[in-house]
Amino acid sequence: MKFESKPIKEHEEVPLADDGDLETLVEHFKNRSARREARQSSQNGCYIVCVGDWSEGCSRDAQLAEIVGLVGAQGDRVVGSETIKQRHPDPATVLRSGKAKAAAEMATRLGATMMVVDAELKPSQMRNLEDLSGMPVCDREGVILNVFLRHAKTQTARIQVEIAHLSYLKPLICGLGVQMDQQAGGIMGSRGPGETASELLARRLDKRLAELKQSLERVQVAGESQRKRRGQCKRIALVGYTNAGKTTLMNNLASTELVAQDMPFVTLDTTVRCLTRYGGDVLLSDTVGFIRRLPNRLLASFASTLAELKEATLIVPVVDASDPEWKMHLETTHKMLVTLGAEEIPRYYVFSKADRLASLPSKEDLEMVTSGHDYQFISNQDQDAIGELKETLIGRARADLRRTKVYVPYHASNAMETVYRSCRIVETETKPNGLLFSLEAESHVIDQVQRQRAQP
Ligand SMILES: Nc1nc2c(ncn2[C@@H]2O[C@H](COP(=O)(O)OP(=O)(O)OP(=O)(O)O)[C@@H](O)[C@H]2O)c(=O)[nH]1
Ligand SMILES: [Mg+2]
Repeated sequence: MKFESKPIKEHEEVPLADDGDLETLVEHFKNRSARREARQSSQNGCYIVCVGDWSEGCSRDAQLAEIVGLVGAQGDRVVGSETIKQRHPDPATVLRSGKAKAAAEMATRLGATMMVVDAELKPSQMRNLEDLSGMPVCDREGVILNVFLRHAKTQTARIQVEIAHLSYLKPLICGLGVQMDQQAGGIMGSRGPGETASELLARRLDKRLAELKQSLERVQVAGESQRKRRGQCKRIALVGYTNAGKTTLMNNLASTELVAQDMPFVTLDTTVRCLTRYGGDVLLSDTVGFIRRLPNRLLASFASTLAELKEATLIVPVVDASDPEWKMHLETTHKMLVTLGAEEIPRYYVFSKADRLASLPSKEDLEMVTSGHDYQFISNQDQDAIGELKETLIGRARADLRRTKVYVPYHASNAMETVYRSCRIVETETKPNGLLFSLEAESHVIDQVQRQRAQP
């Protein structure tokens, strides 16, 4: 199949009126997949083409179910789908030419307003498929980015997603610049006759990306002091595949009221809450979930959010035990922990949604996938079991703590501060000139209290 390089496509409706207006172009590309405003309709009707060879890792049905879930999470509706078994991508359209044409025809027949191809598409492949189908085409990364864009609520998450999204759009937008170069020969705001539209757009996009990265750094510096304050505490981190039940568990364990929904990537930010009373020495965190083939751009943008996992005392991989693909989910989680340098941290596995299970996996299977770490099955509806799990997790997090009695005179203010800041106070007895604490802390903290206590 031969594709001619056409000028701007008819269906594209590119905002050329103010050529060179980066904002307009970026917005245009963002809204392309969600041209709801333009059509006065609330949703795109998507035709999904799921591509894979399904030789290992993930089954055909699971991949299709996952992309259907992601399309729903980006706010669109599925009008039809097909799966295409294919090992090597076609250079022009990813799909082999006959299949691509048939898929485009089917999408049109079903009244789709958008084609979603569950594969990684190069900008040229995307453009060719758009020419063929006459409708916007979105690949897997585009869909995941749309979901993230929809769910990003806080400033940090918004900037992180914006950086990933802009880097994703860059080749598409610059490709458009190449077409503009061919048509018009120059656009407003260029540095001079030597600068082409594509160069100008690339320059402006790079500038915008640099600004966003600076903003992210600023936001992160602001959060740094909060992180430092948590430094002395034990940290338990809930991690796992998206939709595994992490936030529901967090809500149950730490009495939070975070949004938990049957939808991928509802959580994008890290929330940290105290799991204990008595000076709050054990913290629990919930963070963004993982997915198979998580786009590298998103991983890079969320690197700082995820980097906190390295500081955890205990990692709790949460696994949706009722999902037929739970082993693949766990494998993805393990790979992410390795990528994040958190594979050496002690783990305690929680298999959630046990209420949906007719039978448990075999002990051998479980021992293999958890590499001998302890695990527990749980239903988030079972409050007794949640209470027990909480005690277990707190106990594990404090496993390297020493319990001791220390008398601290009132005048030893440094020692007093260390006790209140870094120790778990089990009991306090008032003495004539000070306090006798029964406390739990790491050995070096207890040593510090004793040193400070002796100081004049
Ligand atoms: N039946 C049942 N449903 C559960 C259980 N735990 C969580 N769920 C449901 O699973 C869905 C996903 O739960 P979340 O807690 O949002 O999952 P998550 O891992 O935080 O997902 P993301 O933040 O989107 O990555 C929600 O509809 C929950 O109500 C459970 O033990 N049993
Ligand atoms: Mg969540």
